[in-house]
Amino acid sequence: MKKNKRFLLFVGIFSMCLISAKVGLSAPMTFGDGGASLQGIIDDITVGGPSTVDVTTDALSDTNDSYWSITGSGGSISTIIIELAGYAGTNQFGIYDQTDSSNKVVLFEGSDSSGDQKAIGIKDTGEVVINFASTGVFFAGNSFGYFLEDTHNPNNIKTWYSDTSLNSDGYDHMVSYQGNDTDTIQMPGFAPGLWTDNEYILAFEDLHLAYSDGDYDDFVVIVESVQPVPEPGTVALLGLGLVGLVGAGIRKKRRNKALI
Ligand SMILES: [Ca+2]
Ligand SMILES: [Ca+2]
Repeated sequence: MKKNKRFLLFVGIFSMCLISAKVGLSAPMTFGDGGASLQGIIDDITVGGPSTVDVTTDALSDTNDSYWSITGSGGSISTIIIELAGYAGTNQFGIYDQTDSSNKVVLFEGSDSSGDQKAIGIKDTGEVVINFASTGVFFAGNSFGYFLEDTHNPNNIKTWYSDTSLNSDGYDHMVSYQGNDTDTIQMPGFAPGLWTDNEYILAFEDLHLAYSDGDYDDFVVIVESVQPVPEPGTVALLGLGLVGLVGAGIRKKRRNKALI
């Protein structure tokens, strides 16, 4: 009995430790240029910069930036900060259904540039609405990933997903930063405002790992009224942790009763 209790307690605590490591808000990030270019971009939009966000230490862990959902307001604005890609004129950025990565909606085309905005809504039917107009596309629910698509060669279109496991080169193409309610930032052409914790900067590397310079400055966008969706593995781990802790608690109670 005592052994079982210890085991359950161990499973509970171990799972909880794994969860905190897995869903930890920040993780170290390695860049081809040491993060200089992306840090410069974020510093430049910070009023009275530099930014309090460090691109090398404050990124969301890669397992925590794959899928996103729109928060309570039911709508999310995306604003382009900068696009430096060589193929910026043909790149497309958008969202895809978590249950079917081929089910996509484009938010920005190649002709869009810094300061351009789009509003996303997902109706209770799953219908995706962009700028308050129907797209005719339906998602399974309020859970989606972001993608950047390189269409410059129609015979070899490359799509890079926020979910690294979907990328043909197995490379992480999107790094994310959450606002910390400290810095005032300014989008091109807009009045400055606080970078709140409901707002995330997403930064993409647009080239295949074999040609990539790993600076993640090729397409940088800020999205708001969204939050990361925990991965199914994390949810399972959370369940295991709770079962372990509750199990240990029940056994402790039983044992205490037996002693009375
Ligand atoms: Ca990532
Ligand atoms: Ca690059």
